[in-house]
Amino acid sequence: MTGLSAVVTTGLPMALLDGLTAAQMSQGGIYEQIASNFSLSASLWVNVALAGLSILLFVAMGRNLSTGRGRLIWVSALLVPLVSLASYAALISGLTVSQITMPAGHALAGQEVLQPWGRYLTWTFSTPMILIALGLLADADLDSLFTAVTMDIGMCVTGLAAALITSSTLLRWVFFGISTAFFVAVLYVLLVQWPADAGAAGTGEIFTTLRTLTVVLWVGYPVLWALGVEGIALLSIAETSWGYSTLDIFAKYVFAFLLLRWVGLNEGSMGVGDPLA
Ligand code: RET
Repeated sequence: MTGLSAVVTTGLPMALLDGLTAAQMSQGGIYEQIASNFSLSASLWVNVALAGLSILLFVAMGRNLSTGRGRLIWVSALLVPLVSLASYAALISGLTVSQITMPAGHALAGQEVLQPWGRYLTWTFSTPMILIALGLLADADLDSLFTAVTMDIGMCVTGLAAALITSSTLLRWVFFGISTAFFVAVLYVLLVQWPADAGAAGTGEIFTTLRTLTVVLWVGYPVLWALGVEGIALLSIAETSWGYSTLDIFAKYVFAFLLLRWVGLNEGSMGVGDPLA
């Protein structure tokens, strides 16, 4: 097909068609590459299995909740493994993994590396659910909930940019810094604002446990980013992936399990008022 007839028959210029074909092929190639790396593949499949089990368990744990606040926490917690299942399935398929060439100045400069950017994309949906669940538990004000969620989304989107920039190593770190600044705002809400709210709402003890679990694990993500392939590349692709997968297991499934178990046992003492009033 000539460039002109390609435009006439499909409406798309030939170069764009070639690009689309290459993208299609590379998705299959990336799928093969992931499947043939046992450790990398296992780090993803473990989460598919655990997300599936968590969904079944959480549905059973929440089915008898009756208060507005209890059910809202339940839906938020249930969305975490639901999003995770979709996220890991998309990574395995190669849809949300790209092969990128690292820029000059990076430890792997000039090398093509697999970038599972779908993780950052799906955190944009899953991490707000974790924060909404914690905010509801603490009976937080709508303004601090809004702050935590929007800052968190800012953190994930700029983290996605940091991971995908291939033009400049400096700019990768600039976006890492911007993302960290958003993260500091989230930590401020978790460590300074919500503990007082939770104390007043009578959920202080469980809030402290879950907040501590969250803060400690969440700090692990930027550390891993910095040490992994995206940052100074001390860790291999499979090691980086195992790092994120392990953090995910505790930050998502264990967190949501502990939360739902507590809500199931203590729903009556949580208050039944409008959760976001
Ligand atoms: C990035 C890199 C840029 C700097 C910072 C990061 C923080 C990520 C965090 C992710 C938490 C993810 C969770 C997912 C569960 O579904 C983007 C790694 C600060 C805190 C809990």
